[in-house]
Amino acid sequence: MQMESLKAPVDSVDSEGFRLDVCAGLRQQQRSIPPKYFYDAQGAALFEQICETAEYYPTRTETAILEQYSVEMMGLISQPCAFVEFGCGSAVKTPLLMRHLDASAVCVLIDICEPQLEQTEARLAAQFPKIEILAVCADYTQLEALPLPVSNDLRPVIFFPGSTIGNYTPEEAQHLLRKAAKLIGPNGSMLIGVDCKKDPAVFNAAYNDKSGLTKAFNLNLLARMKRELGAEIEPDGFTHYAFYNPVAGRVEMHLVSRFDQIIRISGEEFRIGAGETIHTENSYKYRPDEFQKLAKNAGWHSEMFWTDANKFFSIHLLRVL
Ligand code: AVI
Repeated sequence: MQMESLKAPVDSVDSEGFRLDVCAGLRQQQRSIPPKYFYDAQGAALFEQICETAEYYPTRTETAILEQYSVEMMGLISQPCAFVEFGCGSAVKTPLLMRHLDASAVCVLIDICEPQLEQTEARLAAQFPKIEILAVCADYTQLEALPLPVSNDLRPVIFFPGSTIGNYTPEEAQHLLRKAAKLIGPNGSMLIGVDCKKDPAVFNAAYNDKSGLTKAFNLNLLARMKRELGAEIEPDGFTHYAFYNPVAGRVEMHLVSRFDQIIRISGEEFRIGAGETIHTENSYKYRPDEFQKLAKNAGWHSEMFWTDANKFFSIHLLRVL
């Protein structure tokens, strides 16, 4: 077995990129900060804790679908394959599929949070000593080429779980899927987790958990701005606000200013009025047929999808058209 760690050649997340994105977002009329900045070490740890809450059903439900159908899913994937996980995080669900990989498979883990990526790589390497694992510290949306050591004999399959696709607008999601199709080529496939439309009460509970972890996750963005950018922000200046918007088909997360205040970053001032919001995340929800249509427009055929008894969550097997 050979293990290797790669640093992103193009776009690892750096402080300057963070500063530019935050300042650009705060200058907009509807202020916003890209949700990818949630995931520093603290944010990634908070997200893992959110996944354990009673209210946040997606992780539990997707895991149950994988447990039930992983044999069927991997039976439809040509082996040996290059198993590429986008935004692997702690890769808790990955072993459910990895256990069905041929020994000649290569597993490529891609994530922007380096400390977590290293831990994940070490854990999976210990669990699957016969499979070659390659850790790539990168933003998967910026990849121009698939980082594979050897490629031609391996059929690439992207594993993109967690309904992360929902954190992009439908247009962005389509763009990302089109790019992914180009990245892996005509023999490629993808297993992708997609959260489904359902009773808004389920969403409102999931994004406002009683233990306050989602609130802490949202507010950590401001704490990160202070830590990494030296941003001056009033203590207790913002509250967490999350709700399902059924017209747009998405959960929105905002930071609401509790009073008139000024945020200062690198000499630039942002005057934020009481009640004004910084939009921090969208989490789009799709009926299976809606997602199939989106995938088709991005150059993929949805060959099959699996869901749970409540139809809360879906996992689609896509093939490049
Ligand atoms: C990572 N992503 C799919 C999560 C979601 O549900 O949109 C992030 C999250 N935000 C609040 N809770 C969880």
